[in-house]
Formats: sequence, structure tokens, C-alpha cells
Amino acid sequence: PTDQYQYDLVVLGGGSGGLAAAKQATELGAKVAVFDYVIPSPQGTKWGLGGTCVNVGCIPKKLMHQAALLGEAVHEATAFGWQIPEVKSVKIDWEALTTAVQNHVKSVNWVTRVELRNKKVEYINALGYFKDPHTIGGIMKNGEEKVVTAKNVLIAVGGRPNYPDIPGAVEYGITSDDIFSLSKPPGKTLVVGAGYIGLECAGFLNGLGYDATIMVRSIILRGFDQQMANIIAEEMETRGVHFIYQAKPKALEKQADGSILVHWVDKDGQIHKDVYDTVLFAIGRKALTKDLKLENAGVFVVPENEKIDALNEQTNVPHVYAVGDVLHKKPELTPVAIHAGKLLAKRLYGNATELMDYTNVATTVFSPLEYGCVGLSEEQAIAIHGEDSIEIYHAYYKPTEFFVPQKDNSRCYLKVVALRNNDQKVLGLHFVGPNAGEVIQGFATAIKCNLTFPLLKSTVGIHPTIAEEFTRVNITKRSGMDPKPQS
Ligand code: FAD
Ligand code: NA7
Repeated sequence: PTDQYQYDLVVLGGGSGGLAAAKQATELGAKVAVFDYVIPSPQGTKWGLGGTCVNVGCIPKKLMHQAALLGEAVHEATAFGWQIPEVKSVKIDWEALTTAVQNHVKSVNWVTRVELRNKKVEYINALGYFKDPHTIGGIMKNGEEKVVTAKNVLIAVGGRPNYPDIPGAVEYGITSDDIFSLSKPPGKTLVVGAGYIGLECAGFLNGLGYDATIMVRSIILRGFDQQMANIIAEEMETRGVHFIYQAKPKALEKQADGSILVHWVDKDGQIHKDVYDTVLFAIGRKALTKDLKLENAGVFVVPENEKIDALNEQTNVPHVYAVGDVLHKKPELTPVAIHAGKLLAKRLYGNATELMDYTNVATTVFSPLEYGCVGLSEEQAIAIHGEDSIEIYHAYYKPTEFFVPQKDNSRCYLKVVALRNNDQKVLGLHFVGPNAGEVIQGFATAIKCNLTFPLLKSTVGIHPTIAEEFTRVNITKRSGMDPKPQS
């Protein structure tokens, strides 16, 4: 420990960012404690160490998406000659699915604890808060308080789902915190919100055979390229997901048979009523800064969203840092939290100087037909550089594996957003199709290396893949030529 403090670093929040920073800091010789505590959801769902990604985010989400893809694959397999008796009656066993998913989550919780023990990071299962700028209190499950002092503090408390302020929402609604361990099959489900979490949840539920409806307040996937967003929504619609546009829920009422009567209002102010088995809110997330008593340390939050506006992960109080979803205007993604946490620990305890680069972070929406992207959307590129300076190359393509089962390929589409001037720097890549995340990841490195359109064109493809389509694209939107494949 450094001079008068018990710890060199106390981390508030044992999720993606906090754990990465804690492990890196101890590796560099710092004495570190991590406070992690999960307040149960209003439905009573709780989970172990590791944060959102492991327990109620990326990991269970990807597993349920995979389960849905496998259901699709079972049907395709017959076209390739697999003999599957009574393929039409193949259906999901929700309990078996959630058990498998939760078993994996629990194994990750366990590995995380062992890793902390091995690395000599002290794990304190308590809800931490500032007593003063260098003193952290933590309320444990039994109500007792643990108090420690720290030279530096890292805030990595992440966020939790919002509920709308309407009657019945908290009592009868669920969120992504509950869906992955829901004890009974969700049945007919209303998903409120058309951000990526709403689309993904409705997508896998539909793929698993449940009737799913998305209630969209305004647009699909605010902040993402709108052409691409609408393509994946259209694809979801053809696969059976229902969309109610320009609508908001007004009230939820529990009925005698356990179903939920949803009162909702359309764009003309007309009230409608529909019955669902499950209502899932995916209307955004709030940063968990309220419980931290930041005023005791003098740390400011942005009033509108209670997030922390840090410069190079340093808050307005020099020895207090922040990483992950709690940061204002930074991508809310696990690898972003991890990368920023590691770099910060290296700067604090390893004499490093490298700063986190939040630009050109690739991401993927795991909708039934996935959407992966990196860099600027078409709209953003035009807003920054002007329409005359931007060239959009685009193409529809036909995945080889779609032909035999005659899968609909009409929304397999990609586009390249590039500058029009001499070097034709690539500003953004967008891809709708199978395994979009796998396709985009390597191109994200290429963009970091200042990829230009001529360099992309000089890359020899891997055949037959869908990623090679990026090396074949040559039709500009400006030309008005048909981007559909000629063969
Ligand atoms: P978290 O991982 O949320 O960890 C914070 C931890 O701190 C939690 O355990 C919390 O309980 C604890 N805590 C809070 N307050 C206190 C306190 N006062 N004292 C002690 N502990 C406290 N990202 C991707 O990159 N890819 C994806 O596919 C993806 N899918 C997602 C799907 C869903 C449904 C959701 C909800 C999120 C998804 N994300 C995805 C986002 C990703 O999960 C987050 O960006 C990431 O977990 C943020 O890490 P963090 O360290 O900021 O916070
Ligand atoms: P997002 O991406 O913030 O999207 C929230 C969606 O919910 C969006 O479509 C909103 O519509 C809609 N919304 C927001 N408030 C309401 C209310 N009150 N009623 C109905 N609809 C509403 O949130 P996610 O939950 O998908 O993800 C949260 C974050 O976690 C996300 O930013 C990731 O980076 C990580 P709008 O477009 O505002 O009209």
C-alpha cells in the first residue's frame, strides 16, 4: 500500500472495465480491491461477479442468438440431405435453453473469482460509495459496512435498464436483466424500444418460435446508419417479427389469467389495447452513479444522464477515474470498457502513455440477419464532409450457402463509405449478412491502418466467402447503377 492508504486502487464495479483495470494494475504491482454488488432487478433477478456482459448482456445474448440460428439451420439442413424426422415439429425447450445458458454464465462467474484470487485482487461483495475523496464504504449483503481507503479510485459501475414511467411497468414488465433466466417460456412478447438490445431480443425470441412485436417510438437504431437499420428491420419483419411504429405504451395491467393487457397510444393519439404474455422494456440504460454519493468526493456528473464526463478516463477530481458504460458519450461496449481499463492501469502503474482511442470502434447488432459496422455511417460522413466529398460504394450479394436451401438473400447488402478525393480514404464499412461481426473485425484493423478504397480493391478475396464481397464492390450510389448481382 502507498503511504497513508490501504490500497493503491479501489475499483467500484466488477464488470468488464473494472476487472480489466484491477487485474492489469495488480500485475503491475499495485494493491487493488474491487467492490462489486448486484442490486436485484424489480423482478428479483440477480447474478454473480463479472458485470453486465457476462451475466445479462453480450454472453447470454449471443447464446440465445445462436440457439435461434440453430433452429433455422435445422430446417436448412434438410435441403442438404440431412434426414430429420418431423422437422416441422422441431421446437425449443425454453427451460433447457435457459439452464444451458445459465450454466455457462455461472462457470464464467466461477472462473472470474478464481482469477481474482490468483492475481491477488481483493474482491469485496458490497455496494460501494464515497465517504470522502479517499475513503470508500461498502454495504454488504448482511447490512454491515466495510470501509477502506484508497490513493486512487476507479468508477466502473456500468448501467442498468430503464423503465418507462407508466402504470404497471415496474410491476409487470421485464428487461434484459430478466429474459436470459426467465423461469417460464416468454410466450407472446412485446418488446418496447428499437435500439440494438430491443432488436436483438425480439430477433432471437422470434427465431426461437415465440410471437414477438417491437414497439418503435420513432426510428430504428438511432445513431446507426439508417439505410442499414431499415434493412435489418425489414428482414426481421419478413421473418415474422411484428413492428408497431410511432407508438408508446401507456399502461400495463395484469389480467386474471396472468397475461398482460398493454394500453398503448399511436401517432394520432388513439389508444389501443393488446394482450401479451411478456412485456420487455429495452428503452435505454441509466448509469449507476446515484448510489456512489459522488458529492462526498466532489465528482461531477452530466445532469441530463448522470454519466461521468471524463477526459482520458480522469474525472474532475484528479485521483478519481472512470471507465466503461458510466462514461458520457463513449461507446457502451465491453471491449471498449476493457481496453480503456487496461490502458488506464498501465498509465497509472506501468509508466505507459498510450491513451484510449474511442474512434472507429467496430460493433455488431446480432439481429437474425446480423449487421456489423465500423466507422462513420453514410449520414455522419455526409454531415462531416458534405455530400460532394463522399462516395458510397454498395452491393447486394448472394452467400453461396443460401442457394441450396433457397434462403432469401434479398437483404444481403454492404456498403463502403469513402472520401472522394485522391487517396479515397475509407471512413466506414457496413455489412448485413451472416456472421457480420466476424466479417467486420479484420476490416476494423484495416481502417486503423488508414485503409483507402484502392487498397480495398487491391486486396485479393477468399473464395467463396461473404467477406470477399468487400473486395469486389465497385458500384457507386451516385452512378444510380443497380447494385444487385448480375448472375
Ligand atoms: P458492467 O459490466 O455493467 O459492470 C458494472 C458492475 O458494477 C456490475 O456488476 C454492477 O452490479 C456493479 N456495481 C454497480 N454499482 C456498484 C456499486 N456502487 N458498488 C459495487 N458494485 C457496483 N457489448 C458488446 O460489446 N457486445 C455485445 O454484444 C453486447 N451485448 C449486450 C447485450 C445486452 C442485453 C446488454 C445489456 C449489454 C450488452 N453490451 C454488449 C454492453 C456491455 O455489456 C457493456 O458495455 C459492458 O458490460 C460495460 O462494462 P462496465 O465495466 O462499464 O460495466
Ligand atoms: P438505446 O440504444 O438507447 O435505445 C432505446 C430505444 O428505446 C430507442 O429505440 C428509443 O427510441 C426507445 N425509447 C426510449 N425511451 C422510450 C420510452 N419511454 N418509451 C418507448 N420507447 C422508448 O437503448 P438499448 O436499451 O437498446 O441499449 C442501451 C445501451 O446499452 C445502448 O446505448 C448500448 O450502447 C448499450 P428513440 O429512438 O429515442 O425515439
